[in-house]
This record gives sequence, C-alpha cells and structure tokens, in this order.
Amino acid sequence: MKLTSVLSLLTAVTLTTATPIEVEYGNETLNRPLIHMTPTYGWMNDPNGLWYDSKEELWHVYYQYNPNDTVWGLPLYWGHATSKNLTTWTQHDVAIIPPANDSGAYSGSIVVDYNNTSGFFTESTDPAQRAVAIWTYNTPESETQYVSYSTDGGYTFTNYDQGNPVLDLNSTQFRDPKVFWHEESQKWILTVAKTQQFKIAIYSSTNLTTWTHESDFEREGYLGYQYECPGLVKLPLPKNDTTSTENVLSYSNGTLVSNNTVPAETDKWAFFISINPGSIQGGSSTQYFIGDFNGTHFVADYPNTNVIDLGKDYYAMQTFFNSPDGDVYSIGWASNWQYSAYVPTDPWRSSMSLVRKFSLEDFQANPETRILNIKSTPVIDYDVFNFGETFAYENETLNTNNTLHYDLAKNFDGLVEFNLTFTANSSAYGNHDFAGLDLFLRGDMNKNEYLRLGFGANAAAFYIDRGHTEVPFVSSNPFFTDKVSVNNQPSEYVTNEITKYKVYGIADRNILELYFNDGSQVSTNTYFFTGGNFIGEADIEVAADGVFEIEDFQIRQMTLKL
Ligand SMILES: *[C@@H]1O[C@H](CO)[C@@H](O)[C@H](O)[C@H]1NC(C)=O
Ligand SMILES: *[C@@H]1O[C@H](CO)[C@@H](O)[C@H](O)[C@H]1NC(C)=O
Ligand SMILES: *[C@@H]1O[C@H](CO)[C@@H](O)[C@H](O)[C@H]1NC(C)=O
Ligand SMILES: *[C@@H]1O[C@H](CO)[C@@H](O)[C@H](O)[C@H]1NC(C)=O
Ligand SMILES: *[C@@H]1O[C@H](CO)[C@@H](O)[C@H](O)[C@H]1NC(C)=O
Ligand SMILES: *[C@@H]1O[C@H](CO)[C@@H](O)[C@H](O)[C@H]1NC(C)=O
Ligand SMILES: *[C@@H]1O[C@H](CO)[C@@H](O)[C@H](O)[C@H]1NC(C)=O
Ligand SMILES: *[C@@H]1O[C@H](CO)[C@@H](O)[C@H](O)[C@H]1NC(C)=O
Ligand SMILES: *[C@@H]1O[C@H](CO)[C@@H](O)[C@H](O)[C@H]1NC(C)=O
Ligand SMILES: *[C@@H]1O[C@H](CO)[C@@H](O)[C@H](O)[C@H]1NC(C)=O
Ligand SMILES: *[C@@H]1O[C@H](CO)[C@@H](O)[C@H](O)[C@H]1NC(C)=O
Ligand SMILES: CC(=O)N[C@H]1CO[C@H](CO)[C@@H](O)[C@@H]1O
Repeated sequence: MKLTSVLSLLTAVTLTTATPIEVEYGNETLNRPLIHMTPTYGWMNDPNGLWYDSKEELWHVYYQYNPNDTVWGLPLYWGHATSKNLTTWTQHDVAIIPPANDSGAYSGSIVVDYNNTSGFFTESTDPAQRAVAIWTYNTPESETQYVSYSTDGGYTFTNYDQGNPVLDLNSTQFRDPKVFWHEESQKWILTVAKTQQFKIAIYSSTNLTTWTHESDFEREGYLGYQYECPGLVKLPLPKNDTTSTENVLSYSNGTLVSNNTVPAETDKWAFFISINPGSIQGGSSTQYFIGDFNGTHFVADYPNTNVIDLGKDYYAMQTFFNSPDGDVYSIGWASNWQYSAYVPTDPWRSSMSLVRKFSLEDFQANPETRILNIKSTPVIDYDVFNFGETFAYENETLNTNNTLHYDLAKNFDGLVEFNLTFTANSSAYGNHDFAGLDLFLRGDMNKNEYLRLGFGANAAAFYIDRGHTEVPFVSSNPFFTDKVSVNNQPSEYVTNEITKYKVYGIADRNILELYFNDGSQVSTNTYFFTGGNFIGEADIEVAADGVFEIEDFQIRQMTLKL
C-alpha cells in the first residue's frame, strides 16, 4: 500500500472525543504507606543527600520536593526527613531552597567533611556533623553544580556564594552529582551525569570546591533516552564460607577462581546509572555495572547491564554516605515517570522504597554460569511493630482441590509481610498445562480488589498482577502496567526435576516489595485499592496437581506501635 492511500484511509476515520485520563480522589489519605517514607504534602521524586550523622545516630534523607503542588514543578526544593530506625520517618522543613522561583535545587548528595577540607567549618561544628551538599542548580539557561554547607547538623544550608557554581560546562544537561571519599587516593570523587551524551563524568578534589576532570564512563549498558543519578560504591566480595576465613573465594579480574594461586581481590566497585525514559521495564529504572575503580577510572569487568530492581517502581537510587561499618545502604524513588503525576494519592505524591542493604553475592545465573550480583536486604526495625497472628503452613503438596485460605483481618492496618518457600516439579506437568501457583492478597472491605502474585512453572517466572481494583487510575492509565514478571532463578536445584524458590514480600498499603531468594532479585511495584480497603485475606491456589510443594509459608499483619 502506498503512503498516500494510508493517509486517505486515516482521514476517512471519524474522530470521536477521547476519554480524558482522570485522577479521582476518594479516601486516598487512608492509603498513605506506614513505613515507606512519604512527604506530608506535595510532590516528591529522587532521594538526595543521604547521610548518617554518627554523633546523633540519625539517618538523613532529602528529596526532590515541590511543596506547592502534587505534581513536579518549579521552584523545586530539597525536602528533608530523618529516622532513628530506618523504618519510621520524621519530616522537617525544606533544607535547600532554590535561589529563584523559575529554578530548582536539583538532585545531589551530601558528604561529611570530618577533616574540614573545605574550610567551611570551625571547631564549633562537630566533625561528625560537617555536612556539605553538592547539588545541581537548574535554571532555564543551564545546569551547574552548587555547594552548600550546614553548621546545624543538616537542617539548614548556606550556599558557598564565593565559589558557586563549582562546576559549569555551559550545559543544560549536566546534573545529579554524587560525591564520596576515596580512602586509597585520599581524594573526594564526584560522579555526575552529562545526561544526553550518555556519559558519567568522574572528577576528583581535595577540598570539595575545586574539581579536576579525570575520566568519562560513557555509552555503557542500556542507554534509553538519558543517563541520570550516577553512584559509585565499594562492596566487599563474598566469602565462600561465612564460618571460616580460610575459604575466601578468589576473584581475579572479576572472575571466580577456585584456587589461591592468584592474589585474591577483596572488594569490587558497583557503578549505578539510572535511565529515564526508555528503560528495560518501560519508563524509569536503575542499572549497574561491577568492576574496578582506581581513583580516576572505572572499568567494568563485563559489559552486561544489571538491573538493581526488576519492578516498575524503583528509580534514581542513591546510597548513604558515612553508614556504620562502611556498609552500603540505599533508597530508591518508588515510582515511575511514566505515570507518577497521575497516581491517586492526595495531598502527597510518591513514596520512597524501604532502605536496602547491598552486598555482593556469587549468583547462579543459570546452571552453567555464576556471576557477581548485588543482593538487596530490606532494613526493617521490627521493634516498631505489633504483630497479628502468624499463619503458617509447612511441607504440604498443594493440589487443585486444596486451596489454602487465611483470614488475616484482625488488627489490620494495611501492612502485611509473608515468606513463601516452595518447590516445583518439572516432571509433573505437561506442555499444555499452565502450572501456576497463585497467592491472592485480597482487600478486606472489597474482596474484588486483590493482588495476584505467583509462579508459572512453565515460564520459570514470578508474576505480579496489580490490575484487579476499582480505582479508575489503574484501568485508565495505559502506562500503569498491570502485569509485571521476574525471570525467577531457583534458590536451589534440589534434583534434576525439582527446583526450589523463595520469596519474601512486604505490602504497605499501596506498595509491594518482593525479594526473591533472600534478595538476589527484587521487584518493587505500587498498587492502588479503594481507600481503606486494606489487605485482609490471603489464598494460595495451584492450577496443576503434584507440581508444587509448599515447604514454608508464613504471613502476618503488622501495625505500628503508637
Ligand atoms: C523510630 O525512629 C523515630 C525517629 O525517626 C522515632 O520517632 C520512633 O519513636 C522510633 N520508633 C521506635 C519504635 O524506636
Ligand atoms: C581525614 O583525615 C584522616 C587522617 O589524615 C584520613 O585518614 C581520612 O581518610 C580523612 N577522611 C576524610 C573523610 O577526609
Ligand atoms: C553557552 O552555550 C550557549 C548555547 O549553546 C552559547 O550560545 C553560548 O555562547 C555559550 N557560552 C559560553 C560562554 O560558552
Ligand atoms: C581547593 O584546592 C585547589 C587545588 O588544590 C586550590 O587551587 C584551591 O584554592 C582550593 N580552594 C580553596 C577554597 O581552598
Ligand atoms: C579482564 O577480563 C577482560 C574480559 O575478559 C579482558 O578483556 C581483560 O584483558 C582482562 N584484564 C586483565 C588485566 O586480565
Ligand atoms: C568453597 O569452599 C569449599 C569448602 O568449604 C570448597 O570445596 C570449594 O572448592 C570452595 N570453592 C571455591 C570456588 O573456592
Ligand atoms: C588457578 O587459577 C588460575 C586462574 O584461573 C589458573 O590459571 C590456574 O591454572 C589455576 N591453577 C590450578 C592448579 O588449578
Ligand atoms: C587507572 O586506570 C586507568 C584505566 O585503566 C589507567 O589509564 C590509569 O593509568 C589508572 N590510574 C592509576 C592511578 O592507576
Ligand atoms: C519441612 O521440610 C524441610 C525440608 O525438607 C525440613 O527441613 C523441615 O524440618 C520440615 N518441617 C516439618 C515440620 O516437617
Ligand atoms: C483431592 O482431595 C481428595 C480428598 O482429600 C484426595 O483424596 C485427592 O487425592 C485429591 N486430589 C488430588 C488430585 O490430589
Ligand atoms: C472511605 O473509608 C471509609 C472507612 O474505611 C469507608 O467506610 C468508606 O466507604 C470509604 N469511602 C470511599 C469513597 O471509598
Ligand atoms: C511559587 C510558590 O508558590 N512558592 C511557594 C512554594 O512553597 C513554599 C513553601 O511552602 C513557599 O515558601 C513558596 O512561596
């Protein structure tokens, strides 16, 4: 068919008025997550400036914040929250204020300048509280890097007016500086995105104000439309046997070696880059590379892209500066730019993920190949909760005629966690069967609203179906993917036919985090039920006989102690 005839066909179509996508508010304030940080009101996106104050033993989280609307807009501030326990959060006044109403204090990071390398501090500021923020000043003309410092433990900041901007490339696409202290070279290292050149520039400094360009990490992995929010962290390599220091696995050039004839590496560097739009999942996500950093250059061991969270709602991940013992803790923004402006919450929009601790593990990617993988462990302080009854089930083969039903609706507040360990027997189903194991988490007031989670043995994948709800946004927004899946590796190959899987899940009113095989893979997805319709029932069903054995299932409600 010629182009002209296509055009004439198109013009023949009668146009009708499109149905607008509407945001309908009901009882949404009832659905504010309990332990996923949200602003009290207004719009929130990227986490910024994560740091730990070792004097006050207090964790600080800042974030991209528009207090004047529930959608992104200028002026854009740094909102601020703190936590003692990384589980419940206290909101504070805005910390960084953009100098003009048509400008933004865009994403950036905070370091603790113990040694006063910047000269910003006097003896009156405790070394553990010498917080220096490096952030992007966005104006209609340019994006440049600004420095501000705090002498009151991170609540208010003073701009370094004599020296700002500290980096200016006369560019409108130059942002998201993340700074850390590189002990080996005794220098500050800054990674920053030249977003639309697909480059992460690496700079070094001795005083946080004069920066020397060292290298660019460019065009690696998945590109999408642009690179944002870089981050470089050191992680110790896993030990072969946690009970013995003798059996440390040896790695050489990123490859596991089974003898000690080559010097063992003790750690690796992970380089994080966020992509938006155009990520693998659609919209926004965060990828990473594992390799080495020598103070000037990062070199990846392998060119493959790894995705830190396989769900639809995890972006702009950052790590904390100065966490105890050098452990790596992170937070991601639990939304997706494809639909973040429309999600039905009010008077606030968006939550953060739970804090996660990262570690490297030797991961069985498939039966032939092991790779280094970042394992994510949720950080939850269980002292802050009261618990409902735990429903448990052990070592039973599930058949099509024995559905498990749990009535959880006692003491419920919309926060539920579960653990499920099961095996699947590949000799017990045929190619025509859909060998599925379903976990339904149903609303208590309206059981037609539910999450359907489960494992499809034929596809060796875990599915998440968040589409069964009466909230109009879920059915009307074409980007709010109702079904998401994770290519699910077994935690153990029990026999040739039998494989074992583990999943831990935590559902917090409108956000579900799933950790597979103790955190080898993670999937974070928001979901929306009618206000107040909190999860009150769970069912497990299977679609094929003799395939699945539940080795362990536990589920319980949690409420916050007052
Ligand atoms: C958790 O930390 C917050 C401060 O961020 C505090 O208000 C709360 O009492 C703590 N909860 C518990 C149970 O320790
Ligand atoms: C502070 O100075 C000490 C001693 O010179 C050095 O070991 C340490 O790495 C420095 N730390 C920072 C964050 O500057
Ligand atoms: C900055 O960039 C703009 C737009 O590309 C250009 O017109 C201007 O000359 C540049 N200014 C400098 C100082 O390089
Ligand atoms: C920061 O360090 C650079 C290079 O050593 C130096 O030229 C500059 O004057 C220093 N800045 C301040 C404010 O001390
Ligand atoms: C490390 O491995 C990569 C990929 O196999 C190879 O290209 C590179 O030459 C190796 N480097 C060293 C120092 O052995
Ligand atoms: C790990 O340790 C076990 C003994 O605990 C040993 O048999 C095995 O070879 C080690 N694996 C590697 C890769 O070093
Ligand atoms: C030990 O590992 C190195 C690197 O993989 C390899 O070249 C060497 O042949 C191995 N030696 C033995 C005795 O297996
Ligand atoms: C760091 O690595 C780069 C790339 O491999 C190399 O060119 C550079 O010389 C190294 N620098 C140091 C200080 O080792
Ligand atoms: C269930 O099976 C697991 C794995 O075979 C075993 O470790 C556990 O003791 C069993 N539990 C019960 C109650 O039989
Ligand atoms: C269904 O349940 C009955 C009674 O408990 C049992 O005898 C039968 O074996 C079950 N069916 C299958 C396929 O296991
Ligand atoms: C709002 O929540 C209350 C209490 O849970 C419930 O009775 C009411 O039906 C809800 N209203 C709407 C519009 O969902
Ligand atoms: C332009 C505008 O409305 N700015 C307001 C945004 O919110 C902050 C904090 O409440 C106000 O101080 C600004 O005036």
